[in-house]
Amino acid sequence: MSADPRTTPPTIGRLTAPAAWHTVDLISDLHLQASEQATFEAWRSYMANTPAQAVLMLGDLFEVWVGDDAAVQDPFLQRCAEVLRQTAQRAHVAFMPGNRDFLVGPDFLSACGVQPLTDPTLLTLGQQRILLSHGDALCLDDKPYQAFRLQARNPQWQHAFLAKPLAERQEFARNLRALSESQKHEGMSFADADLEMSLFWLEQAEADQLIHGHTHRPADHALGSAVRHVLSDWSLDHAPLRAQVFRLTRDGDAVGDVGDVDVSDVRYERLDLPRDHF
Ligand SMILES: [Mn+2]
Repeated sequence: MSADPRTTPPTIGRLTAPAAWHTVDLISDLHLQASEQATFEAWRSYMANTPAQAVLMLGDLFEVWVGDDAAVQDPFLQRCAEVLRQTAQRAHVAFMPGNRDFLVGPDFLSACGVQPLTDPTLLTLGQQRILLSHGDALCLDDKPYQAFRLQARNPQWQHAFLAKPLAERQEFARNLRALSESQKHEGMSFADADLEMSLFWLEQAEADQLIHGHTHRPADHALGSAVRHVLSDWSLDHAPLRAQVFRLTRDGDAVGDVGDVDVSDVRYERLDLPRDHF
């Protein structure tokens, strides 16, 4: 595949919010790992207390994932699975893969009651059409990563990788992580979402909002006549402490008189943990 990603129409998943979804939370880039207990505890507490009817996790929930079989043997990942299961009993919980956890499998998700999301997915909430992505596919300037991504998202590559012994898969993940750490230390700046590709995706989805994570640079950017919202990463183990929930709230009465269109409006807010309460 050598097509120009800027002009290649993406396969867009669809998620239509039922009328009962008044509040939809978006989180990403928690990078959950056993060595970062404060971040895990914040996430656990948030998941137990959020009033949202839907929690959409847009990638890199986990720092690393080398196969569902490894998760079964990992006490920390089992605690994470339990949080997902508990939350999924009272809210809609969905997961989009990131660049760290793209190997999370359908078996793990279904065992937790979590819906898999395609990257990108068009969320329809009332009148709003919102395109959701992890964001890594849009960061075209990171050429070595894009080459890796092309390989690693190939089902045959994944099948071969998952067939390797666990120790070999863990070694591979350590090497990848070391590479990304060394790039950070060399001061290489992270690529940002490509403007042209972001606009192309929005046009393909007929959406006017793009929400993604991955870059760890939370902000709200104008993008032509559209808006690009970037989610925060989470860390309550390393300064600067940060953990943010991007909350969409549907205002107004979604059900009008017979024949009325849905005139509800959607607003958003950014809630910071642990300052804000959920
Ligand atoms: Mn990422």
